[in-house]
Amino acid sequence: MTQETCILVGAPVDSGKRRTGCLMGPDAYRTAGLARALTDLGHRVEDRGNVVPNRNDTPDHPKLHALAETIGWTEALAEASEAAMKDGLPIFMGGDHSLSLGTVLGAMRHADAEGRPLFVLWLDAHSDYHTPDSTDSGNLHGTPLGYVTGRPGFDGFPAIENPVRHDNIAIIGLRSVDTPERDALQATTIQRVDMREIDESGIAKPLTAFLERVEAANGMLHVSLDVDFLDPAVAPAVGTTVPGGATIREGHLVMEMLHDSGLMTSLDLVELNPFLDERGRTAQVMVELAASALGRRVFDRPTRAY
Ligand code: 4U7
Ligand code: MN
Ligand code: MN
Ligand code: MN
Repeated sequence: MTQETCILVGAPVDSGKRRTGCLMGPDAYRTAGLARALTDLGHRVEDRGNVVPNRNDTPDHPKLHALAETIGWTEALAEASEAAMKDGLPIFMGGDHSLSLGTVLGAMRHADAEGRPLFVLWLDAHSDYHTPDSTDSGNLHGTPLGYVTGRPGFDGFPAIENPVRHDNIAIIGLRSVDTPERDALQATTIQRVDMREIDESGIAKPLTAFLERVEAANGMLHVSLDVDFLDPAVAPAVGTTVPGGATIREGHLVMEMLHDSGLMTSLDLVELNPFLDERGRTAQVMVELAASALGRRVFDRPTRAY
């Protein structure tokens, strides 16, 4: 197995929605033994501590919650992400999903510098494809895919120079998409895999199809794992629970296939709210999923060629 340098980056972002608690996420992952799980697999692990948001004087917005703070996080995390990608495989310990405005932006800059296309795998109940104009809730954790694909309305945020192409994105696990998001998504070539498709054909099939495209393009692959991708019965520590989510095995299969592909170049662990957890079990599940993505398995299998 290839030894990776895993760079743990704490992103205690809590500004992307109104219910607080995600700021405790990085320490929950540390407590649940993320670093140890990765060193046990033979990887080098460096914990860079927690990122701090940039200060800025953006005025309060009538609709958008904590706009200035989220802009500050986006700037700081884009820098941290770009820097970490030069040194290894970053694992961003969130933090709510608004942190991905920054982490994906950093990955985009890094991929541009390498002359390689960036692909994004979004594992989530939601499509997070809102813009500041289309969101009803005003919660920016519902907007990162809108931002990185270059949708308009993100005034005050760093400009997106080279957006992630729709063809390079897959969203898997969908079961809660707002009408304006659905209308906008349907006009794109973003690969959308909802829970019904997973029920009918399994999760491996659409994931394989996506990974084959990443491989063929020599792409870099950013993976963003939202806790609510999983069913709340197995991962209760999240503010936006939606019943009917992925099972533990579906989650692990995705992570195992990502590892076998050798394609993942950065990973977000987002939306864990330890305040809502039950004796740390959601944090533990997320650590185990990360370990699967970095090569943990019970029995050896031949690696699949993508
Ligand atoms: B998450 C929502 F209205 N779409 O915009 C919104 F349903 O990062 C939810 O995926 C967004 O958890 C969920 O507020 C964002 C809502
Ligand atoms: Mn999300
Ligand atoms: Mn979600
Ligand atoms: Mn959520």
